[in-house]
Amino acid sequence: MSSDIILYELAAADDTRFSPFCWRTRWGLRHKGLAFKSVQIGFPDIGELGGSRRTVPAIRIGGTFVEDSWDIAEFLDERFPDRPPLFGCPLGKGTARFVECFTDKVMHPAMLRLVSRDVFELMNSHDQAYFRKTREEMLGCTLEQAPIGREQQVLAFRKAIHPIRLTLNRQPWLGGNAPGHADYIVLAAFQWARLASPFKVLEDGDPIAQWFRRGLDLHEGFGQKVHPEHGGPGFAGTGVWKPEMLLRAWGG
Ligand SMILES: N[C@@H](CCC(=O)N[C@@H](CS)C(=O)NCC(=O)O)C(=O)O
Repeated sequence: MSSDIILYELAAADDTRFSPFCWRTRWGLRHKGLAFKSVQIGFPDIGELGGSRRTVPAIRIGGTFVEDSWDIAEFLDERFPDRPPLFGCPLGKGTARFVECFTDKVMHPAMLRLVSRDVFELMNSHDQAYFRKTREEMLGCTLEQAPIGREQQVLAFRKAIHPIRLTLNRQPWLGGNAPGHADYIVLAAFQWARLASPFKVLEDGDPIAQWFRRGLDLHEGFGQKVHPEHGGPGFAGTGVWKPEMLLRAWGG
């Protein structure tokens, strides 16, 4: 079963998997001990996967196609109840939802400003034009203007995420004593910055940086394995999405 899982995700020109939302699912799959096949899809082509959301990550397991990292995490807990839980209990899931909203609406926009120019540089030319257009609309400025003054902007960012620091001063993981989906959501945001940019969003001594390093070490250092061949034990190979895979994406 596990080697039948396909994860559709973005990739840089050198094949590095850098997408923050896709890393939520990458870590979620490894947390469950599930190997997967990583299939690259370009930004402009995501709609052709046929899903309703037009975003990645999306996974296919057997005949089932699931999009959205949150829905995928829920699906994995439901489909594989005997494996380590990503949410744990309804209250844990509710709290993780807050972490998701905080990350999507506070962390990601601030980080996009800090690293978007660098993200652009690592993309292949097929993705670059789409990324420039959509992200400049989001930013309200050009990719070149976005990082101007980032040495100052990062100070405000580090302050805005102080609640995460306070939490990690009291417990080892955002999920409590063990990592769960809430951890992967935030780890994935820092993974995006780490892989896409040389800019230091965290200071080395920051408790958040220490937690991030522990996160990279989870599941046999899975966070260090950033290329498609690292789908896990039993991994089925790599690929680039092609239109003829559409039927298969829907279980045909
Ligand atoms: N809520 C979605 C958001 C996913 C998302 O926005 N993914 C980005 C890639 S990192 C995407 O697919 N963007 C499509 C686009 O910009 O057109 C999730 O959690 O999976």
